[in-house]
Amino acid sequence: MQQTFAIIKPDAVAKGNIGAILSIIQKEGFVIKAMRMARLSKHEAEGFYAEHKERGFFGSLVTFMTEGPVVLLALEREDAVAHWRKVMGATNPANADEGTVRKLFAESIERNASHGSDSPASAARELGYFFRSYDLT
Ligand code: 3AN
Repeated sequence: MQQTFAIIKPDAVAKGNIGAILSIIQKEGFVIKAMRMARLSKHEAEGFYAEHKERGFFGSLVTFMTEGPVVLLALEREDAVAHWRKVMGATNPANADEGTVRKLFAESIERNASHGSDSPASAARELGYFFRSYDLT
């Protein structure tokens, strides 16, 4: 069993897509180990995306991620990191496969409905950033 970290981003929350995305998550066999709705502060969003600090889109990404509430999720299943990336689809919804979360719900490469950790090491960091370890056991 492996855990990964997911976010239902502000665009998807605002459009009423929380339920549809949770439904996909559960149909794909993930167990929701922890879940919390939150409005990220600028400080939290900057820390979360610290690896993208030098990218041209960083300021815009932080503004977007703080514009409204998000849903933070700890997901568990076999091969969770890679499987959630597959279910989300490509970063740019124009390149995402049919039936993926981003194909169904994303507006653009930035407003792309969901986040998923890109490796087990990122998952550990990101889960620890938002959840207490006791909630993940
Ligand atoms: P992913 O979320 O697929 O792992 P990353 O880690 O490259 O993609 O990017 C993190 C987030 O930054 C994306 N989810 C998206 O919201 C935003 N982003 C990525 N590339 C761009 C871009 N070229 N222009 C604007 N926003 C971007």
